[in-house]
Amino acid sequence: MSSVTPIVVSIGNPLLDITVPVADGPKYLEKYGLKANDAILAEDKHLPIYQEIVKNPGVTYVAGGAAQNAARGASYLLPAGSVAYIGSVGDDDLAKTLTDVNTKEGVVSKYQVQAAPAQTGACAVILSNHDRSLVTTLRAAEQFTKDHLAKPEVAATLAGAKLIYIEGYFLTHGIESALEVAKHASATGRTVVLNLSAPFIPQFFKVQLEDLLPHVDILIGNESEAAAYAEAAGLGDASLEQIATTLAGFSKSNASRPRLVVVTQGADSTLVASSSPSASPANLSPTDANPKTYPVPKLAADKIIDTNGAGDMFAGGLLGALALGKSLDVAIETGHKLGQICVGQNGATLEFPKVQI
Ligand code: 26A
Repeated sequence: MSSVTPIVVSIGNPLLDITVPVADGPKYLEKYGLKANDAILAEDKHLPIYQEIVKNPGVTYVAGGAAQNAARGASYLLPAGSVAYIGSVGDDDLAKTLTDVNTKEGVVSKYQVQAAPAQTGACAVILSNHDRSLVTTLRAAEQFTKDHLAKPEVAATLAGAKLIYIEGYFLTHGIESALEVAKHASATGRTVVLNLSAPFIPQFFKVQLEDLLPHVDILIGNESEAAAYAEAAGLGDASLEQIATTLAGFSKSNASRPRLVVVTQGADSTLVASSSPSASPANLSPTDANPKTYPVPKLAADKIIDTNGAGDMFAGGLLGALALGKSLDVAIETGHKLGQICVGQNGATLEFPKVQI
């Protein structure tokens, strides 16, 4: 038995990513009414995709699920056993593959396992040029129930964590569980990190998002997710800076900690807004611009393989660095580094043997 106990716990929808490069991208996307760069839940009209893409000779299977990717990202920086992941899977080969990848990368899987015929969720990743369109069928992932959190080994893992990470995607079905975890973690002084995950979360799950937000210390999102929130919240055409500042100032249950809002913009600079800058290294300082801009190191176009998972690995890098007690500036830089390593690989994966961060 490892003597390491998890200090980061991540919660989300465990998925296996089925990735295919499509030669005639626009035509394929149009057939299913997909955008080149988006993440959606599959409707009935999308279901044939899963049978179709497995016949593509270029198909690859990679561990996925946004928060599970971030867990592996954080684990890249920490001793094995420092990160645990919670989600719901089927009793099948897909789940076995995901468990094996987690174990190999030091992540402790605390899955709720649903009996057959429930199947582990899958995400079709349609790659065209440098874009990726994600179509997810959640299957067992959306059968997660709150009682899993009360199981002694899960409760003990949650109680021991310093940082809790929740993907916004989980709010499509698991708001009750997310609220329970976040409320308790926030009340006991742990850091709660939430990722907006995709534009459709602020767009269609704004109520759930705003229920959870008071218990969130660090909110992460990209520019389209921030814009989707602004639109849903009636902020008109507010700038990204204004959106980040508004979200940072949203009511907070643990007033003794600031809220940080981190907005990534792909290859462009990352913005961080703080509700209350202070001398703490894990916050913006009162002498920093607020929001502060962090440039993203450039990656040569010929090094870009696939952007899928880059945002998750950014979040993982940030989590891992914070778990190591690094400053906010270093945590953002670490996030950029992991995001960049991921962009140079197929799927939400990093480079092995590990590169020095
Ligand atoms: C509820 N939905 C739509 C999802 C997802 C998801 N993870 C959880 N829930 N849709 C896509 N993903 C994952 O996002 C990663 C890229 O950021 C994919 O599995 C992919 O690995």
